Amino acid sequence: MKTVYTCFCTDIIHEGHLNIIKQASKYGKVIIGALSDEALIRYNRFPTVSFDERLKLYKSLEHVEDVIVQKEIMYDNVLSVIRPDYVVHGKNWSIGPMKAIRNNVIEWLNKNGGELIEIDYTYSENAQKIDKILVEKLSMPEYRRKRLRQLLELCPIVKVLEAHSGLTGLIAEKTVVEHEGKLDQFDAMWISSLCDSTVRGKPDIELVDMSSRLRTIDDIMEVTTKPIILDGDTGGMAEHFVYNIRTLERMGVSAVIIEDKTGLKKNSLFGNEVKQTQDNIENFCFKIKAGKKAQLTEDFMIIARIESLILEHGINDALKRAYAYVEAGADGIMIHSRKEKPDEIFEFCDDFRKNNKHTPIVVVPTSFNSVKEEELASHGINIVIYANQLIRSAFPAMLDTAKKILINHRTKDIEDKLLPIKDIISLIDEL
Ligand code: SPV
Ligand code: MG
Repeated sequence: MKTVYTCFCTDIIHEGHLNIIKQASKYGKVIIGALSDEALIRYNRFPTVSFDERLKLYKSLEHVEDVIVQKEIMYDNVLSVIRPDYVVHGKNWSIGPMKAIRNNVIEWLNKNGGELIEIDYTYSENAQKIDKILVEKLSMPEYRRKRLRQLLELCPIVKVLEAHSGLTGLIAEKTVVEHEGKLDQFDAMWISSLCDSTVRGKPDIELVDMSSRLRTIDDIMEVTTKPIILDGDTGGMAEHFVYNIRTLERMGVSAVIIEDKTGLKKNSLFGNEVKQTQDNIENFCFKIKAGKKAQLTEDFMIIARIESLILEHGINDALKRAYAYVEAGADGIMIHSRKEKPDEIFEFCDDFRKNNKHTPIVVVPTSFNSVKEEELASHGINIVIYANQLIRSAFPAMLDTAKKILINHRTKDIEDKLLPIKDIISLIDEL
């Protein structure tokens, strides 16, 4: 009997999937590969059920002979083990980044023998409805809030992109790329105080109040499902911070990062060029403890950001603070630096990891921007935040457009640099 292989990563089976299995069974015994969580989150939406539940679901289906684990997005390794006579897939993978997966399968089949059967993917109204329900479910506070902790378990390094509006949220949510045979997307979003202030034409000095920050978060949440980390600046007074923790938790935010500064906060990238005061350990620990006490769920994270390197107080001061903040209950440590080289960041991480293996470490490599994620992860860093690059790329583009219109007295000359109107329309989903 011939074998037929197909790979699934869906949480819910609709008639489109059942049709694929039925068609596949006509060619031989059907083996389903259940794509691992680690692999599927690199290009698909986050699963709403556990991997074991997915396995059980696929096993229960009619015509399915066996279900195995497919660990990687690309099929070649699993195909070399199973050596099927046929690979079956819906025709929907011929466009977009998924094309790379298709190419990988075709290449393997050409080399090793076997045939690719592509089946019309029936995406009926009912299937679309199910899909929408899943997306809605992922965006609900109880699902979204815990996702950062889930990602920390799954990813070698969690990749976070700054978002400051519904539109930038959509970019963080939907951008998937294929590069050198790998698919990738961002895992979470960062609501930067710098960018949230800049889009309002305001300085980054805790001037934009919490109500406005929450409005930004809400705009983003309305159109996305990915988890959110809020830049909470200094956290304000401990007596206010506790109320904000409750609000953020209730909204479904996954984490807040507060920095150990006091008085008028200025952006860290100014360093000692402006007057900035670091809070003392005792006060800051009090704030962390108060926040942790106010928190109602296990999901939410309070991450303590250490400004010792920014203010040139040295690595020992940073380490002393890190241990104290963890002791006070911090769920993670962000260590910041404005040096172009990552040496002091790596020294801090290597030292911290000697005594603390598990507390997540967060970095914002705006200045030390030549380091790649893999190297960050090799020093025990768990979360990387690209904190301001979207707005920094948008600003020069907008300025250039404004200038060119003034110069040319028309817009024809810049049309090729502009997003076609039809692309904007397709970016934004309608209910
Ligand atoms: C932000 O994005 O607002 C941050 C990171 O706090 S930094 O600007 O590097 O201080
Ligand atoms: Mg900030």
